Amino acid sequence: MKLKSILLGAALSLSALPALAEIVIEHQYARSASPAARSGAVFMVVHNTGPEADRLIGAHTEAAKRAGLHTNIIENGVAKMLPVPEGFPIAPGEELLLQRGGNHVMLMGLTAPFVQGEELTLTLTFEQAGDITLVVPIDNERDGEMHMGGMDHESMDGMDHDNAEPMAGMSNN
Ligand SMILES: [Cu+2]
Repeated sequence: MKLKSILLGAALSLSALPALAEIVIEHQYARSASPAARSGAVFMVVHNTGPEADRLIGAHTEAAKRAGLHTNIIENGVAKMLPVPEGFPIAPGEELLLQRGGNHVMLMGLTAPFVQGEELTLTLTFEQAGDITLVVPIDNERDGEMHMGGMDHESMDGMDHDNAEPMAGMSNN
């Protein structure tokens, strides 16, 4: 019981208690490309402040029927999204960038349109740190210029998640 409440406390107050948390998440936001969009994505920076490697292996939210880990690749000059069922490793002391044009948490089958300024609750599952639940502001207007240098985000517009229905062969999880 006591352990459970300590873990819950740590998950709810990551920024207040960085010394207790090995995974620290910041700059999180969610967006969909239009009010009619049936899918969206969540972006953030995940820091591994602990001494052990960890791995983001899953996501869950009431805001969508399915949540999954995706990456974007360029294949024959065409940008496309791929599920990454094995997840994203994070070495100790390193950070994982989930950002437009790159790795992201994909939300498929939104249960309600993303309204600018509202929030959703997202639970991320890490191999070592377990489940971490965070509040994610919805910011459909964010321009996507976050961290990555050398990548032209404007050229990725065709890849935005407004018409990103699950692709053939994509797992439902
Ligand atoms: Cu995606």
